[in-house]
Amino acid sequence: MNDDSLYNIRMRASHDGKHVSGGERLVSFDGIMGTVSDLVRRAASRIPFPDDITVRVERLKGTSLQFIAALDVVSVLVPDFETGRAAVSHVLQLAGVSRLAIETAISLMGSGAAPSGSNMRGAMIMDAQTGERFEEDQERGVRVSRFDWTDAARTEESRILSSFGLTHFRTKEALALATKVVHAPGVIAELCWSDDPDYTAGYAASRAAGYVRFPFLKASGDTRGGRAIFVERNRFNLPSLLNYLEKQPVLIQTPGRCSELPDIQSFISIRNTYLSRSC
Ligand code: WAQ
Ligand code: MG
Repeated sequence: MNDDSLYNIRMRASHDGKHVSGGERLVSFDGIMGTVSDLVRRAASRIPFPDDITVRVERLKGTSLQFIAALDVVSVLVPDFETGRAAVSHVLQLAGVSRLAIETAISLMGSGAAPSGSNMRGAMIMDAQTGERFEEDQERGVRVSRFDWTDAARTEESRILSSFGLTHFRTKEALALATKVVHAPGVIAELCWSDDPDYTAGYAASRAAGYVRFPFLKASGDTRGGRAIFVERNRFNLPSLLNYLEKQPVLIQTPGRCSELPDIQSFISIRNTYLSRSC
Protein backbone atom coordinates (compact mmCIF):
# COMPACT_ATOMS: atom_id res chain seq x y z
CA MET A 1 0.00 0.00 0.00
CA ASN A 2 1.18 3.51 -0.72
CA ASP A 3 -0.35 7.00 -0.40
CA ASP A 4 0.59 10.69 0.03
CA SER A 5 -0.26 10.82 3.72
CA LEU A 6 2.20 11.87 6.33
CA TYR A 7 2.95 9.61 9.24
CA ASN A 8 3.82 10.78 12.70
CA ILE A 9 6.16 8.33 14.44
CA ARG A 10 6.76 8.64 18.17
CA MET A 11 9.10 6.66 20.37
CA ARG A 12 9.41 6.70 24.13
CA ALA A 13 11.51 4.48 26.33
CA SER A 14 11.66 4.02 30.05
CA HIS A 15 13.73 2.28 32.67
CA ASP A 16 12.44 1.59 36.19
CA GLY A 17 9.38 3.67 35.31
CA LYS A 18 11.51 6.69 34.38
CA HIS A 19 11.56 8.21 30.90
CA VAL A 20 15.05 7.72 29.39
CA SER A 21 14.73 8.36 25.66
CA GLY A 22 12.23 9.77 23.21
CA GLY A 23 11.89 11.05 19.71
CA GLU A 24 9.43 11.98 17.07
CA ARG A 25 9.46 12.19 13.25
CA LEU A 26 7.10 13.15 10.45
CA VAL A 27 7.63 11.01 7.34
CA SER A 28 6.00 9.75 4.16
CA PHE A 29 4.95 6.12 3.78
CA ASP A 30 8.33 5.10 2.39
CA GLY A 31 10.13 6.51 5.42
CA ILE A 32 8.20 4.53 8.04
CA MET A 33 10.36 1.42 8.35
CA GLY A 34 13.72 3.21 8.38
CA THR A 35 12.48 5.77 10.90
CA VAL A 36 11.05 3.15 13.25
CA SER A 37 14.38 1.35 13.30
CA ASP A 38 16.35 4.60 13.79
CA LEU A 39 14.22 5.50 16.80
CA VAL A 40 14.41 2.00 18.30
CA ARG A 41 18.19 2.04 17.79
CA ARG A 42 18.35 5.37 19.64
CA ALA A 43 16.43 3.95 22.62
CA ALA A 44 18.41 0.69 22.56
CA SER A 45 21.70 2.58 22.78
CA ARG A 46 20.81 3.80 26.29
CA ILE A 47 22.65 2.18 29.16
CA PRO A 48 21.08 0.41 30.97
CA PHE A 49 18.87 -1.04 28.24
CA PRO A 50 15.30 0.33 28.65
CA ASP A 51 12.59 -1.90 30.16
CA ASP A 52 10.06 -0.57 27.74
CA ILE A 53 10.32 0.92 24.24
CA THR A 54 7.06 2.06 22.70
CA VAL A 55 6.79 3.19 19.08
CA ARG A 56 3.59 4.60 17.68
CA VAL A 57 2.92 5.20 13.99
CA GLU A 58 -0.03 7.49 13.30
CA ARG A 59 -1.36 8.54 9.91
CA LEU A 60 -2.25 12.24 9.87
CA LYS A 61 -5.56 12.75 8.15
CA GLY A 62 -7.01 15.95 6.73
CA THR A 63 -4.44 18.32 8.20
CA SER A 64 -2.72 20.77 5.89
CA LEU A 65 1.02 20.74 6.06
CA GLN A 66 3.00 23.92 6.69
CA PHE A 67 6.52 24.40 5.28
CA ILE A 68 8.98 26.72 7.02
CA ALA A 69 12.68 27.58 6.84
CA ALA A 70 14.99 26.65 9.69
CA LEU A 71 16.24 29.39 11.99
CA ASP A 72 19.86 30.40 11.52
CA VAL A 73 22.12 28.98 14.21
CA VAL A 74 24.52 31.23 16.11
CA SER A 75 26.82 29.32 18.38
CA VAL A 76 28.07 31.63 21.14
CA LEU A 77 31.02 30.31 23.11
CA VAL A 78 30.91 30.61 26.89
CA PRO A 79 33.33 29.04 29.38
CA ASP A 80 30.78 27.92 31.97
CA PHE A 81 27.06 27.87 32.74
CA GLU A 82 27.08 31.05 34.87
CA THR A 83 28.41 33.02 31.88
CA GLY A 84 25.99 31.07 29.65
CA ARG A 85 22.95 32.02 31.73
CA ALA A 86 23.94 35.70 31.85
CA ALA A 87 24.45 35.63 28.07
CA VAL A 88 21.17 33.86 27.31
CA SER A 89 19.41 36.46 29.44
CA HIS A 90 20.81 39.20 27.15
CA VAL A 91 19.53 37.40 24.06
CA LEU A 92 16.05 37.02 25.55
CA GLN A 93 15.94 40.67 26.65
CA LEU A 94 16.85 41.73 23.11
CA ALA A 95 13.90 39.62 21.91
CA GLY A 96 11.57 41.57 24.23
CA VAL A 97 11.36 39.28 27.27
CA SER A 98 11.51 41.08 30.63
CA ARG A 99 14.24 40.37 33.17
CA LEU A 100 11.57 39.26 35.62
CA ALA A 101 10.22 36.64 33.21
CA ILE A 102 13.74 35.46 32.30
CA GLU A 103 14.77 35.11 35.94
CA THR A 104 11.53 33.29 36.75
CA ALA A 105 12.07 30.83 33.89
CA ILE A 106 15.73 30.21 34.69
CA SER A 107 15.04 29.66 38.35
CA LEU A 108 12.11 27.27 37.66
CA MET A 109 14.06 25.31 35.04
CA GLY A 110 17.04 25.11 37.37
CA SER A 111 15.03 23.70 40.26
CA GLY A 112 12.26 21.63 38.62
CA ALA A 113 9.38 23.58 37.08
CA ALA A 114 6.70 20.98 37.86
CA PRO A 115 4.70 21.51 41.08
CA SER A 116 6.10 18.20 42.38
CA GLY A 117 9.60 19.70 42.04
CA SER A 118 10.65 17.46 39.16
CA ASN A 119 11.25 18.32 35.51
CA MET A 120 8.18 18.90 33.41
CA ARG A 121 7.54 16.55 30.48
CA GLY A 122 6.74 19.50 28.23
CA ALA A 123 7.24 23.26 28.12
CA MET A 124 6.03 26.15 30.24
CA ILE A 125 4.06 28.89 28.49
CA MET A 126 5.03 32.13 30.13
CA ASP A 127 3.94 35.77 29.88
CA ALA A 128 7.03 37.51 28.46
CA GLN A 129 6.49 40.49 30.76
CA THR A 130 5.20 39.17 34.09
CA GLY A 131 6.48 35.57 34.08
CA GLU A 132 2.94 34.32 34.75
CA ARG A 133 2.39 30.74 33.55
CA PHE A 134 -0.49 29.63 31.33
CA GLU A 135 -0.14 25.82 31.06
CA GLU A 136 -3.25 24.01 32.28
CA ASP A 137 -1.24 21.11 33.70
CA GLN A 138 2.05 22.31 35.16
CA GLU A 139 3.42 18.77 35.64
CA ARG A 140 3.11 18.07 31.94
CA GLY A 141 3.22 21.46 30.23
CA VAL A 142 2.74 21.65 26.48
CA ARG A 143 4.38 19.01 24.26
CA VAL A 144 5.41 20.42 20.92
CA SER A 145 4.72 17.78 18.31
CA ARG A 146 4.41 17.09 14.58
CA PHE A 147 7.50 18.78 13.19
CA ASP A 148 10.42 17.44 11.21
CA TRP A 149 12.95 18.10 8.46
CA THR A 150 12.47 17.05 4.86
CA ASP A 151 15.14 14.49 3.94
CA ALA A 152 17.02 17.00 1.77
CA ALA A 153 16.94 19.75 4.42
CA ARG A 154 18.03 17.33 7.14
CA THR A 155 21.02 16.19 5.09
CA GLU A 156 22.06 19.73 4.24
CA GLU A 157 21.52 21.03 7.80
CA SER A 158 23.59 18.12 9.17
CA ARG A 159 26.41 19.06 6.82
CA ILE A 160 26.27 22.74 7.85
CA LEU A 161 26.11 21.99 11.58
CA SER A 162 28.91 19.38 11.41
CA SER A 163 31.28 21.95 9.99
CA PHE A 164 30.87 23.74 13.36
CA GLY A 165 31.32 20.52 15.31
CA LEU A 166 27.58 20.23 15.99
CA THR A 167 26.94 16.57 15.23
CA HIS A 168 24.52 15.46 17.96
CA PHE A 169 20.98 14.50 16.91
CA ARG A 170 19.69 16.66 19.78
CA THR A 171 20.89 19.84 18.07
CA LYS A 172 18.94 19.15 14.88
CA GLU A 173 15.88 18.07 16.83
CA ALA A 174 15.95 21.11 19.10
CA LEU A 175 16.53 23.41 16.11
CA ALA A 176 13.46 21.97 14.37
CA LEU A 177 11.36 22.28 17.54
CA ALA A 178 12.51 25.88 18.16
CA THR A 179 11.81 26.78 14.51
CA LYS A 180 8.24 25.57 14.90
CA VAL A 181 7.80 27.26 18.30
CA VAL A 182 8.94 30.76 17.29
CA HIS A 183 6.58 30.67 14.27
CA ALA A 184 3.61 30.06 16.57
CA PRO A 185 1.01 32.84 16.93
CA GLY A 186 1.85 35.10 19.89
CA VAL A 187 5.23 33.55 20.69
CA ILE A 188 8.25 35.86 20.93
CA ALA A 189 11.01 33.56 22.18
CA GLU A 190 11.92 30.19 23.66
CA LEU A 191 14.51 29.12 26.23
CA CYS A 192 15.72 25.54 26.64
CA TRP A 193 18.32 23.35 28.16
CA SER A 194 18.34 19.59 28.40
CA ASP A 195 17.43 17.50 31.42
CA ASP A 196 20.09 14.96 30.44
CA PRO A 197 22.85 15.27 33.10
CA ASP A 198 25.58 14.82 30.47
CA TYR A 199 24.20 17.39 28.04
CA THR A 200 24.98 20.93 29.19
CA ALA A 201 24.12 22.87 26.01
CA GLY A 202 21.03 24.96 25.55
CA TYR A 203 19.62 27.83 23.52
CA ALA A 204 17.39 30.85 23.26
CA ALA A 205 15.45 31.26 20.02
CA SER A 206 13.47 34.04 18.40
CA ARG A 207 12.52 34.83 14.80
CA ALA A 208 14.91 37.80 14.68
CA ALA A 209 17.91 36.36 16.53
CA GLY A 210 17.58 32.78 15.29
CA TYR A 211 18.73 29.79 17.34
CA VAL A 212 21.37 31.17 19.69
CA ARG A 213 23.20 28.20 21.15
CA PHE A 214 25.45 28.05 24.21
CA PRO A 215 27.63 25.03 25.10
CA PHE A 216 26.84 25.53 28.79
CA LEU A 217 23.52 26.55 30.31
CA LYS A 218 23.88 24.20 33.27
CA ALA A 219 26.57 22.38 35.20
CA SER A 220 27.61 18.90 34.09
CA GLY A 221 25.78 16.27 36.17
CA ASP A 222 22.75 18.51 36.78
CA THR A 223 19.55 16.54 36.08
CA ARG A 224 17.37 19.67 35.82
CA GLY A 225 16.23 20.99 32.48
CA GLY A 226 13.19 22.33 30.70
CA ARG A 227 11.66 24.68 28.19
CA ALA A 228 9.94 28.05 28.48
CA ILE A 229 7.90 29.51 25.63
CA PHE A 230 7.46 33.27 26.08
CA VAL A 231 4.25 34.80 24.77
CA GLU A 232 2.98 38.32 24.25
CA ARG A 233 -0.18 38.51 26.31
CA ASN A 234 -2.18 40.75 23.97
CA ARG A 235 -1.30 38.75 20.85
CA PHE A 236 -1.89 35.26 22.06
CA ASN A 237 -4.79 32.91 22.51
CA LEU A 238 -4.16 29.72 24.49
CA PRO A 239 -6.37 27.28 22.52
CA SER A 240 -4.95 28.37 19.15
CA LEU A 241 -1.39 28.31 20.47
CA LEU A 242 -1.86 24.77 21.85
CA ASN A 243 -3.50 23.64 18.64
CA TYR A 244 -0.56 24.93 16.58
CA LEU A 245 2.14 23.54 18.88
CA GLU A 246 0.55 20.11 19.37
CA LYS A 247 -1.33 19.46 16.14
CA GLN A 248 -0.18 21.51 13.17
CA PRO A 249 2.22 19.42 11.04
CA VAL A 250 5.26 21.47 10.08
CA LEU A 251 8.08 20.40 7.78
CA ILE A 252 11.32 22.31 7.58
CA GLN A 253 12.37 22.34 3.96
CA THR A 254 15.13 24.97 3.93
CA PRO A 255 18.23 24.75 6.13
CA GLY A 256 19.52 27.84 7.92
CA ARG A 257 23.01 29.34 8.07
CA CYS A 258 25.37 28.70 10.93
CA SER A 259 28.01 30.89 12.54
CA GLU A 260 30.13 30.89 15.66
CA LEU A 261 30.98 33.83 17.93
CA PRO A 262 33.65 33.90 20.64
CA ASP A 263 31.44 35.62 23.23
CA ILE A 264 28.12 37.39 23.86
CA GLN A 265 29.65 40.88 23.36
CA SER A 266 30.27 39.94 19.71
CA PHE A 267 26.64 38.87 19.39
CA ILE A 268 25.40 42.19 20.80
CA SER A 269 27.70 44.35 18.68
CA ILE A 270 26.84 42.48 15.46
CA ARG A 271 23.17 42.91 16.24
CA ASN A 272 23.62 46.65 16.92
CA THR A 273 25.51 47.11 13.65
CA TYR A 274 22.76 45.27 11.81
CA LEU A 275 20.02 47.37 13.48
CA SER A 276 21.74 50.69 12.77
CA ARG A 277 22.20 49.68 9.09
CA SER A 278 18.60 48.64 8.68
CA CYS A 279 17.14 51.91 10.09
N1 WAQ B 1 7.77 19.79 23.68
C1 WAQ B 1 7.89 20.65 24.72
N2 WAQ B 1 8.80 20.50 25.69
C2 WAQ B 1 9.61 19.45 25.62
C3 WAQ B 1 9.54 18.50 24.58
C4 WAQ B 1 8.56 18.71 23.57
N3 WAQ B 1 8.41 17.89 22.55
N4 WAQ B 1 10.49 17.56 24.80
C5 WAQ B 1 11.12 17.91 25.92
N5 WAQ B 1 10.58 19.04 26.45
C6 WAQ B 1 10.99 19.77 27.65
C7 WAQ B 1 10.94 18.94 28.91
O1 WAQ B 1 10.64 19.81 29.98
C8 WAQ B 1 12.36 18.46 29.05
O2 WAQ B 1 12.71 18.31 30.40
C9 WAQ B 1 13.16 19.62 28.44
O3 WAQ B 1 12.32 20.18 27.44
C10 WAQ B 1 14.47 19.21 27.84
O4 WAQ B 1 14.25 18.14 26.93
O5 WAQ B 1 22.81 20.96 21.01
O6 WAQ B 1 17.89 17.65 24.56
O7 WAQ B 1 14.88 16.40 25.30
O8 WAQ B 1 21.86 22.83 20.41
O9 WAQ B 1 16.39 16.88 27.33
C11 WAQ B 1 19.11 21.72 23.71
C12 WAQ B 1 20.43 22.05 23.07
C13 WAQ B 1 18.92 20.25 24.02
C14 WAQ B 1 20.61 21.30 21.79
C15 WAQ B 1 17.50 20.02 24.29
O10 WAQ B 1 16.08 18.61 25.48
C16 WAQ B 1 21.85 21.74 21.03
C17 WAQ B 1 17.21 18.63 24.77
P1 WAQ B 1 15.45 17.39 26.27
MG1 MG C 1 15.81 14.67 27.91
